[in-house]
Amino acid sequence: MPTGIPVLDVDPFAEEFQRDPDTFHERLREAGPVVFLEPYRVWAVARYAEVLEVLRDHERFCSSAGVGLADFRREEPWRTPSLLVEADPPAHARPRRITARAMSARAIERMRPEFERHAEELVTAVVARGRFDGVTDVAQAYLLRAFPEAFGLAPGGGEKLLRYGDMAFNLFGPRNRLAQESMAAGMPVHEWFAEQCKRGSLSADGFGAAVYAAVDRGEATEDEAGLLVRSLISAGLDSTIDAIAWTLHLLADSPAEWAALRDDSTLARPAFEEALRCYTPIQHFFRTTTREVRLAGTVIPAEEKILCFLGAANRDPREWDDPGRFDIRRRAVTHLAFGSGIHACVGAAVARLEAECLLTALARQARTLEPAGPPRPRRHNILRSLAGLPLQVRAATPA
Ligand code: OVM
Repeated sequence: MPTGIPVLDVDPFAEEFQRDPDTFHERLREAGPVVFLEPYRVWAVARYAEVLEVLRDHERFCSSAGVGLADFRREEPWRTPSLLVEADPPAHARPRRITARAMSARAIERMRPEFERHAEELVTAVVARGRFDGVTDVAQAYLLRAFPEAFGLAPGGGEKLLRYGDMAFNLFGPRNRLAQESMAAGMPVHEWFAEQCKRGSLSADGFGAAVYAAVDRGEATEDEAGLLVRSLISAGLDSTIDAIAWTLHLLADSPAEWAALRDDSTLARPAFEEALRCYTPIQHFFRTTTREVRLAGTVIPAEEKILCFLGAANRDPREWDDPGRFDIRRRAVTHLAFGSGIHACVGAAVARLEAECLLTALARQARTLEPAGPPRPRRHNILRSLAGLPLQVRAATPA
């Protein structure tokens, strides 16, 4: 047990924590710049400065021992590790270059017409209904149309993709009941999912095929391309659904911010960034010390896991003025919801475009956006997630 730093009996994967993360985040931040979490015997940082320092220093804080709780040096990973998020330099560079190229600004912009079409159609349908669920009827329905198509997957597999993504994210945490339940639902689609990631399952014009183009250039093997497509598809769906759902929740709950967006749809992107700061979908990732390190004056031995609380950093009052306030003019571009450093989200621009298209369609078609009941949180080891979000809207122009 370390001495000289706060040792806390706090379990980020327990129900109590997941029900009210903000209160626990504050406790963690206020306890000190570096704390030790007794239940898992791991170190943790929850202040912005220290989370940023750890994320940016991949030499001292590595990813190849796993970015979840499991330490790959001591236990077998549940699947072949990711060539991206679970890799260090120099091995990390080539997969990163391949995926960044497959999702280049130009490749992403080519998806805009389809994203816009799905957004407009879906928003037209829910505005006509008046009352709907922001999670299932909007965030999920929209992403399940736009995302698989953008990657070149066959339509109709949405529910299975969600089950796999739910499991993949939950398994960054401990093997608690939540993880067991998501494995019971997700393991039966494991083989199916791997099949979807193969070249033959992907259309010729999506991000998936663009990853396989690296094989044709001699930059990767067919198996590596499959693993990279696995990463992109498993990382980008659930997380973006939650990001969009929270954005809708915040806008519905903040009439002035909604009005500002409705009157100026160029605020769609800033609104999404600010929502990512307020409700960070991926709550935390781990790093592992490669040597003895000094962090904020605390000495941490080699080969220790450090939990980086992205969501807590994004509401650190040392960094943000009035952090609990949802302010879409804040220009919250330095939030850590997409991470930072060499592992910063490679698909961030896809998520941003997806959100921009949806929020722009909503701002154009709806005059009001209001809650129609309390949001229903969904318990998850890693994601800050919503199961349901009752909303009501009135149309911008009378029918
Ligand atoms: C990956 C990856 C990266 C981020 C999140 C994630 C399932 C996976 O590289 O495979 O969640």
